Amino acid sequence: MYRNIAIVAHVDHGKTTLVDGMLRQSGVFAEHQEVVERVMDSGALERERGITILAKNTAVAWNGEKINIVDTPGHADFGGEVERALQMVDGILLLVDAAEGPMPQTRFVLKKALGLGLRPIVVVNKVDRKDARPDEVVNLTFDLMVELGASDEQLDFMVLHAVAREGRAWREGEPEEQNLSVLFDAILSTFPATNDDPDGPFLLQVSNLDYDAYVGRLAIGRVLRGQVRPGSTIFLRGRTGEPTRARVPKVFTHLGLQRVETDVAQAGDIIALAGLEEVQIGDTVGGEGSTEHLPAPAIDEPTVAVTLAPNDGPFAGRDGQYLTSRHIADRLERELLTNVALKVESLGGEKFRVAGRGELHLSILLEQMRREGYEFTVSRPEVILREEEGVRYEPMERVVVDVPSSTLGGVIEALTKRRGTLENLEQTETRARAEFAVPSRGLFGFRTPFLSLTGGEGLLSHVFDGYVPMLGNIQTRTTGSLVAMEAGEAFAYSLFKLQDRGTFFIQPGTEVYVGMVLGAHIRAGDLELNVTKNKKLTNVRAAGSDDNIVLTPPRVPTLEEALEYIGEDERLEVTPKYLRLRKAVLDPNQRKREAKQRALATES
Ligand SMILES: Nc1nc2c(ncn2[C@@H]2O[C@H](COP(=O)(O)OP(=O)(O)OP(=O)(O)O)[C@@H](O)[C@H]2O)c(=O)[nH]1
Ligand SMILES: [Mg+2]
Repeated sequence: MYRNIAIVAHVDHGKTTLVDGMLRQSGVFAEHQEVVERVMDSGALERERGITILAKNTAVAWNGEKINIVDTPGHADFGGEVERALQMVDGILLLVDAAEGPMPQTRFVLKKALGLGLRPIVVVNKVDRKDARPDEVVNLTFDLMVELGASDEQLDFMVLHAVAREGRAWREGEPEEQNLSVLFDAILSTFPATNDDPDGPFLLQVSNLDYDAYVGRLAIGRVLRGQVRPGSTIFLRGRTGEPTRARVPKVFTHLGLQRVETDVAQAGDIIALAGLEEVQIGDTVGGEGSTEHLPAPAIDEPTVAVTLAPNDGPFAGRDGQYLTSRHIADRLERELLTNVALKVESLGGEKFRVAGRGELHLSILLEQMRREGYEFTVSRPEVILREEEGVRYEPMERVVVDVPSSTLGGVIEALTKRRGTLENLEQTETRARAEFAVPSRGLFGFRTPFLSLTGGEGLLSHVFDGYVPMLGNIQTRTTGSLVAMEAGEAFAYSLFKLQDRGTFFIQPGTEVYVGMVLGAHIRAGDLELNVTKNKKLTNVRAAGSDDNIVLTPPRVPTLEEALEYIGEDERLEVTPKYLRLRKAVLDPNQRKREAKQRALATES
């Protein structure tokens, strides 16, 4: 018998930290084993950014019962991972930050879980925070569930208070505990043991894929019926439903961070099957005598797209290994196997349209690719519009900002300009929390102005919330770029002379090419510059020195910032070592001709 649960919440509410505690206290680690914090965040990008990107399985034993746990990401862009994880489980631990309360992604995951009929245990985490307000947070969570149409049974949820970071949880209204026993007991008593049919032909639907250096592709899913042993014959039914016969050489279950080889896996358990080379997420795996072809679970559609193309700039191939459209196509195809919320379309002429659930969903993939040695260019992210009966619809986001009260006015003004509407406002003397409906378009490039409006003290989160008829023009960037007119090395002397023209993105010593974007112009329209002029200068110093020549430090954009910045006629060149911004058309004369033609076309 098994308990299968998913841990869901808004980003940073403490899911992965709680799993640490559950792993430690259930004794899956050896006594003196050194275990890093947030051990389930095992990907390089996950560790660097301190966020979960992929949903992952683990399992613990408590009082002789096995609890399979899926740790899910809380960032809205990775919602596809959560949707898939929920297919495998019988209940959820809904974590809510004791100070922040329910946030946009709390609503999203809760809506999906309630829709599948899952019951929650609500864990109010971080009650150690000074600004914790657990009672209010429980009320808000209850109201949210009512609003989302929860059944009476779902509304009758148990509430625990927790400090995940210290591995402690206790019942609301009862004395504090020093460990997670209460949580484990609550899981066993709230969620029924799995009662999938142990007899009958084996049946499993593939919810996730993984790779193992020794056994290759692994198909992960819950055993919905029967059992499976190494050596069993199975039938794999993919999209078409045509069965393919195969043998399963190895069967694994989970325990702690390990996959454990087993000689029989039972109905109700979450397992991994080796040896199915062609298997894909959503496929049905059946034993002898099974005939089912289970429908692939629905996943929300992408809302944002970029265009990827081979790097055709003059520096192409200098530090990348994989350069051609064939390389890019193969890599994207491989990504589609596991990244279920992603869509890829060939646009012909070596270009690909890659669509995802948000800018981060896409930028994480781009970052991953450059680390693997790929080079390419990428266009500005565009929202995906829909058309029905001649009417165009655009995606909307539910946005929650938490800002110093004194900065609220500026934030409201900025979001209103971006066609947002204020829907809810809670205010204390020092902080204000406001909820808006804003078109996804309007959020592009908003993070930087938001941080400066709030003096770096604002929190912003958003989640996709349906389509509305197009809301009209939004101007997100009003200024042009500083563009290189000469190729060569950028000299401090030139950058210093030209620094009143805008903000440079490049350091002295950067090699530039004609048509490369060097910075943001202070005014509308592009400005062409020559930064390769030099004069022997020994007294150019960084800002802060008391020399009379002071070079303002450049604002070197990150991948996300660069994607937010680039305009429609610009591209981001991504290579393993460099991020270069450039005009799509490098030649200045051709660029001017094309701009003129565009202007004429819009006039007539
Ligand atoms: N004060 C306090 N901080 C906590 C507690 N639990 C977790 N944190 C902190 O909250 C931050 C986020 O924790 P994570 O466990 O990564 O949160 P998460 O929900 O897994 O985040 P995503 O997977 O990215 O959505 C970390 O800095 C933790 O140390 C707690 O009980 N109290
Ligand atoms: Mg996490």
